[in-house]
Amino acid sequence: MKEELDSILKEAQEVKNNIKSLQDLENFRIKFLGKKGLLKNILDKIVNLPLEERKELGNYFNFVKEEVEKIYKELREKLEVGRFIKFDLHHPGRKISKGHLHIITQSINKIINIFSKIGFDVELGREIVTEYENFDSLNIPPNHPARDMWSTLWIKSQKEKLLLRTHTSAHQVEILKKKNPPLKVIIPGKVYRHEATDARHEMQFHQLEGLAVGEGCNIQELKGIFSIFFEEYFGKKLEVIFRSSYFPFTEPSVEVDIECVLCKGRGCEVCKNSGYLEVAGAGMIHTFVLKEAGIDTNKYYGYAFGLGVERIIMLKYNIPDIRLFHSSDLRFIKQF
Ligand code: FA5
Repeated sequence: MKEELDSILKEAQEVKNNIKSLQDLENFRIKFLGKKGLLKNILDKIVNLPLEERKELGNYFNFVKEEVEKIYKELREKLEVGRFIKFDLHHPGRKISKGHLHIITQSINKIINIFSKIGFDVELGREIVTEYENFDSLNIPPNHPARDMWSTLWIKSQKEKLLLRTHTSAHQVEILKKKNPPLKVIIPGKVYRHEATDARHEMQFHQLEGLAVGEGCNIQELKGIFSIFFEEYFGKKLEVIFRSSYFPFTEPSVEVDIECVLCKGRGCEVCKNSGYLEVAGAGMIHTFVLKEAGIDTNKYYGYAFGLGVERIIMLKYNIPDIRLFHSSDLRFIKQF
């Protein structure tokens, strides 16, 4: 009888792989575990054996029965889970996590869109530029004290002195040479500075250079462009203030402040209680730069500006620290 039990277990293990449906499983149950099944059949014989033999075979019978039940249970679970997923229309779908553009890229696209609407073309530069492009062409010769305004990351190079552009102004002369006035161009791009970081300063950030040259270009038009841009970008009219400043490549030069979007000029932590925030440098293009690009300075005037992209994104979304942009913190990135 022990051999019979062994062959039942063996058969159950073998047919296991052929069970593909709940109907197959029910047949399996009836055959092995049913009231008239193989195991019941043996049990009927065991109960009639003398006590000693009954005890011994009874234990072995229980072992085989448990093994067959285990097979049955496993098969049922597998088939029922499969059936559940297949037919339960209310079962929640698996969420596919989709990537999206970083908030800086989204914002640059938005900014480009606004400037395009007011007649600016888009040009792109390179992150590695020459010393001439970043400085000399902008009226900043070697040893000029203004070079200290931009802490520079130099690149070891054999011939020409190369560097990571410290500002998008590095492309002014190149673009002015390429296009004939009247022209209106923006140049968005990443810039690098070797400086300590804090909540409002990064070593790597984005600027948007603006250049306009024409017969009637003047500083009022520049202010008007800023007013239109900020109203579009922030969705409300904001006061724009030109504060006198100095850049070797513009004359006059200004620092552009806007009314603090967060406290509406009343004064808060972000604007350090001044009610205003610096967002750009700007001015009328210096005749040195226009001449360097071969433009007739008796006929044409121009204005230029360099907007700090992260600064205005921070204002729009109330972001307290510029370092969050490159922190790789998904909780931050997924918000936008
Ligand atoms: C310039 O880089 C000039 N090239 C701007 C300019 C262009 C002036 C054309 C005249 C004509 P400045 O270093 O101030 O200027 O930088 C311009 C803007 O970039 C600042 O107003 C600020 O918004 C942003 N910015 C400057 N340094 C940082 C920094 N470390 N981190 C983040 N944003 C910065």
